[in-house]
Amino acid sequence: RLVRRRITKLTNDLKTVRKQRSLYRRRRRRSGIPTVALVGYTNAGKSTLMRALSGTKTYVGDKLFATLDPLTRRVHLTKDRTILLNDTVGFIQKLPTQLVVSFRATLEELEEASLLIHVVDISHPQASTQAEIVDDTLKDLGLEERPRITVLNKIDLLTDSNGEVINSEDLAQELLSYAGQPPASICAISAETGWGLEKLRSKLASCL
Ligand SMILES: Nc1nc2c(ncn2[C@@H]2O[C@H](COP(=O)(O)OP(=O)(O)OP(=O)(O)O)[C@@H](O)[C@H]2O)c(=O)[nH]1
Ligand SMILES: [Mg+2]
Repeated sequence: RLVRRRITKLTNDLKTVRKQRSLYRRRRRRSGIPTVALVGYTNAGKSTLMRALSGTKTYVGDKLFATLDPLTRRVHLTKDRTILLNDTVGFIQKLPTQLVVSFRATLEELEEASLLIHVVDISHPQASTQAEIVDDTLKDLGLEERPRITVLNKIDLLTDSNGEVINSEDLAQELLSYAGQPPASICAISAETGWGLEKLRSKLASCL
């Protein structure tokens, strides 16, 4: 019974959050600042990137679905370019039902975004499968035509054949050539160390 009461409370909380957010969205639209949304497989590093770009704290946890509520932060890309950056709940193959409400809020955020940043954990053995799942999900949502930048994250974790960590421009270039996407729409970074973030900022600025 305790559990059921807690679920009811959670559902009500989420309803309040949705109402609040639709208010925020309306206010944002009127502000005229472009909205950019982070999407990607769960644990890819979206919240870490959000924090790195905005310099504020959003919840980061090394567990699945650390983010249950979409969050928005103001991010200054360049001297005269500001965006509103939305963090979203991670995508996975099959969404557990208890997360559907939270996911719906995410979808409403994605509708608003003029640009999507697809964050990929390039250090993950299943990185390409995860990226495909995200691609498919975006297609299902009718968002395949939305302008998009792919960010290959956690580049600091990649090691060479000797197990040495590599973190160089060469590696980034090599990765990008394999990814089969126009270089203008892809970027290698480490959200954790900050490597590559300046390039990402200017790329974002030029896309808007
Ligand atoms: N080494 C390394 N770890 C990273 C990097 N970016 C994120 N992480 C770690 O990856 C884990 C997941 O990061 P989050 O930012 O919470 O991932 P998320 O995509 O927001 O996850 P969900 O909200 O669950 O979808 C955390 O332990 C981060 O510290 C990176 O560039 N390098
Ligand atoms: Mg998160």
